[in-house]
Amino acid sequence: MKVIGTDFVSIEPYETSSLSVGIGQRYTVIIEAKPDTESSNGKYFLRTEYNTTNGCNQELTGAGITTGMDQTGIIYYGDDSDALPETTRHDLPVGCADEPYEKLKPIVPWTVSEPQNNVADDTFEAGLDTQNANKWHGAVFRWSITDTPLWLNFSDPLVLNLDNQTFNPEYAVVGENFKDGEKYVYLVIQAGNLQTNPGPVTKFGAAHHPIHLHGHDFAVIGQSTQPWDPANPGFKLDNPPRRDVAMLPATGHLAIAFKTDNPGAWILHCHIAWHAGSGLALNILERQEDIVIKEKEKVEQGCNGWNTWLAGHKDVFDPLEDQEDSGI
Ligand SMILES: [Cu+2]
Repeated sequence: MKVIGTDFVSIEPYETSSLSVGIGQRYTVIIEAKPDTESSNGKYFLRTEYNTTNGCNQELTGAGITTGMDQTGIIYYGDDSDALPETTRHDLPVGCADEPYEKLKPIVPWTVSEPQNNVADDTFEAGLDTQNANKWHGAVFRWSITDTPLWLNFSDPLVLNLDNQTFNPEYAVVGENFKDGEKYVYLVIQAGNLQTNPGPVTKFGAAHHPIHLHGHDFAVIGQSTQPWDPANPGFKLDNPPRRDVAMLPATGHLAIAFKTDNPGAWILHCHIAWHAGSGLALNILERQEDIVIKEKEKVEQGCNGWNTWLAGHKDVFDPLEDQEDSGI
């Protein structure tokens, strides 16, 4: 199998026999399965393994992965017969990590500028807020990335509040009002068990999180199983991997960079649905003054339609009471 793209960013092709795909990630691959190479009858198992019960959760303790949940498809080139493929399973890397960082080389290179922002101000911690258990809308513990888990009023979207200078903390708004669209801002996301965030909320919960940003491809300028060291940031600025979902390692950090060339309200969230629904998300408000909503009346129409539906269905869904779905 040849990998040629990460989240639609073309990369220098590399060969692999397996691919670790995080939730929300996309890879473009070419599979060459000729009858005379590996399988004498022209049939091949295309195996997928749901890597969670042993791989992701127990990677920290070095446990192996489950091998029982494979053989989900057959690629078939040969004569018509009921014979099963003769191919066997490859050994896979253990765990939830992204593909090796150094293998993901975009064909069209980016050189990342020095940051426009103060990176220390944009260093976040993705974890469980146990300190404020029971405070947030009745949930016991909630995932978050700012000091407040994201909780939106679906009837009052951020894009209809662009004249605001302050925002409800539950909207988890992070302003990036840098006008130079050729330069980058950096965001550093630390794992939640590191206790490195000097903010008011202490977080816990070592877990891998596939972090997704709307509105941009981002450069992955750092991705490590070690905590981020501001004194020794170690960012890769010369053509780093580029995509729109990247894994935050459970014990380490993820650092991403994007140009402020697309004014908008862009959510950044974990792509594990219940983590996002719980609140592991923030709203990047990029160049607030420059955001143009061309057809605001259509946004308002959507809100009105939603409100009408909601008024008649409070018995089945009331997002102000119970927000299992983040609305993302
Ligand atoms: Cu998550």
